[in-house]
Amino acid sequence: MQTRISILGSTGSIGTQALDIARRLGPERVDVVGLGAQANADLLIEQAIEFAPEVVCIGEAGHYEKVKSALECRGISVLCGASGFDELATCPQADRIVISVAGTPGLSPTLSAIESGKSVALASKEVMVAAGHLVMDAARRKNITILPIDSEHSAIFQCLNGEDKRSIEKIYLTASGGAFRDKTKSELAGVTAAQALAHPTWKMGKKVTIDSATMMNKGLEIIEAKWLFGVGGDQIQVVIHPTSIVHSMVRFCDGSIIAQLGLPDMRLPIQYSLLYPERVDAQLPRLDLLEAGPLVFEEVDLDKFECLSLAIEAARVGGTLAVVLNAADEVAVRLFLDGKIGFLDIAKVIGRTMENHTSSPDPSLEEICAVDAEARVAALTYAQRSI
Ligand code: MN3
Repeated sequence: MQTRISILGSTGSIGTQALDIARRLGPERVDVVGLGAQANADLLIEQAIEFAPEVVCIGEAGHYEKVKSALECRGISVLCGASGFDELATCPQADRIVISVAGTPGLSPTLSAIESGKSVALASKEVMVAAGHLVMDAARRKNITILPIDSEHSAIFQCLNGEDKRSIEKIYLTASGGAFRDKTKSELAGVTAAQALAHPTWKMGKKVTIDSATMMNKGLEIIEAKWLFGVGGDQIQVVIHPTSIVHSMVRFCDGSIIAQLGLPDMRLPIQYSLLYPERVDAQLPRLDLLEAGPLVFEEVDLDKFECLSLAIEAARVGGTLAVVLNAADEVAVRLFLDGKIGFLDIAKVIGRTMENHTSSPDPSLEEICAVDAEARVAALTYAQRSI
């Protein structure tokens, strides 16, 4: 079977790995018909020349002329900006849309893709965190499957193949523990962005690597799992699993636990989402169980990782509080990467922003965008006050 895909966010970590899978399998299996990137015009042009899609989109208007002059002569249509991403998400040639743009800009194209009847391979967890109820409602209405790319959620999705979701008793979300698993809280106060960016097992983008070090990543994943699998936040337990071999587990109502295992290589969940329900051999490296070492699971220290506590709170309250959590986190991580605030200040900034927000349930897309923008301003204000 052939899947015709459009990748929104093709120059990022997930996007380039998705193209690696397309390259390995060839156009008879994965045909790339659309590509979109926010700002990396040079790589977008290079990708478009290699994969010859029908249409590309560049987010930043300043790069439009450059991309257009490089690609239009090759018969490739060139779009621009947020409306261009929406068009790319609904282009008639594609039957599956990969959403791997950073953060909430993925929201509108995700909903557009579902409304136009396309299946969605979703890497941007922020989309589910901010608008999981809207995405799942639309998917149900259109009878569309959301195929998670996040490795834990891909694992859970695979564990649930052929199972009734109502029989889920508990989801074990595994966490590597990030770069600072063994540091004490007082040691965490002085860590730098460079130290936080050295992730022990996964190779990922900067934002998610910092989120992994604060464990906010796992918190966002709790909210993502809550929506994707229709469970309560209290049914999801985070367990530290330093080697990232077990990608997550489901315990069913009879007490049986099913786990999915593999090497920590994002290409495997990406490939699964591109080809689902098929499995094929893309010559990816194999996990050797005899070399994997002992599978260790440990309890997470919520006092040390305050971001995770904040996310658990947002998962419990729901509504716009999750939007605020996500927006404030993006601002705080940016400030930390720029050396403007300390590592422990990330949780402080997010906590303050959440405290000053009154959550409203089931927000519309407009409300989500408004709350998101307000929370960014508020987070920046709190951060500047504490510097
Ligand atoms: Mn993950």
